[in-house]
Amino acid sequence: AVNYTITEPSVREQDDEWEIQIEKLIIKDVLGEGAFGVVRRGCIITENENVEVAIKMLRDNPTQDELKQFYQEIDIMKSVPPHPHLVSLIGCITRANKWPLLVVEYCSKGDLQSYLRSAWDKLTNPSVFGRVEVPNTKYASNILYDLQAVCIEKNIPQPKDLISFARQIALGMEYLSSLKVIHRDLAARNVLVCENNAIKISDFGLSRDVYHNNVYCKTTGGKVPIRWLALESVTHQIYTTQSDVWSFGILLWEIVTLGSTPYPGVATEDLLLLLKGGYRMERPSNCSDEMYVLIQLERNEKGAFFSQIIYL
Ligand code: ACK
Repeated sequence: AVNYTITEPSVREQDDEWEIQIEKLIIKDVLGEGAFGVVRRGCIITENENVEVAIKMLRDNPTQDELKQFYQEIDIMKSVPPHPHLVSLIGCITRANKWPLLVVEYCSKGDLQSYLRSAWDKLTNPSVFGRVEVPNTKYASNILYDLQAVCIEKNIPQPKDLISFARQIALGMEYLSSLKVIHRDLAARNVLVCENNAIKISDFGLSRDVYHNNVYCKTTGGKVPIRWLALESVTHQIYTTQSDVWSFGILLWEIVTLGSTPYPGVATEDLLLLLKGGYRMERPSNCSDEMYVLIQLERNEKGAFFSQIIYL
């Protein structure tokens, strides 16, 4: 839950409701790195308690373009009122520090992709299961009962938790789309998991120009989002709520497969031609027909909106 004590005026600059006093912010270890820079753990000191936060910062000596994008991200985050399934903005430091800092709520279980992959590692590790046979089908119904018990014991998400993750993401996306905010990079790596398994969509404030600069699209170094993008986003740089729905389908596939990389066995340079020819990922063996329908939603003639998905 968002800790609203942080909105106390005592930790804020007088003239800007989002500007945090730098002496109230303690910056700690690195949580991870992205294309832009680093995310560090930290805390904000209030009169009553210290609030854990995540601090997003640019690399030293950012370019003008990176700075512009970062301020744009801060502005978009300021403009989106809080929602239980979006990472909340806590504040920012744009004056007192040499480079700007973006302070958001801390999600202790990290990003969903790593979270799913570590569950997959635990599931496929024979020592986790002891006597229980785990075929490649992972969540196949014949082993569901044993799996449930083991999942609880080993602190691995159960199938019902995975459905809940998907639903929470749909709720967050429904809210973003209602505000006409297009995410453009919806993927498990950009979704965060909190202590109570609450799911928060992150990086929704990223600049709309992100795909026009080759930095993010290039195939060497860093993540390549092509596998998450709708056809029209790749071919015409068109981003809409419907193209977010396409990415949501890919994200569902990531959830069902516990963090596999989409289109396994397909080389990035072959993907576009395959998609243009109508090729889509097949149903994972452990995926229900109902879930597979959602994975394939893309944008359809009637327009597939998140409000149609949230009844998962
Ligand atoms: O799995 P992680 O630790 O979770 O690795 C990535 C890394 O930073 C780059 O995005 C972590 N991260 C980002 N934002 C947050 C946050 N608000 N709370 C916790 N960890 C975060 C993310």
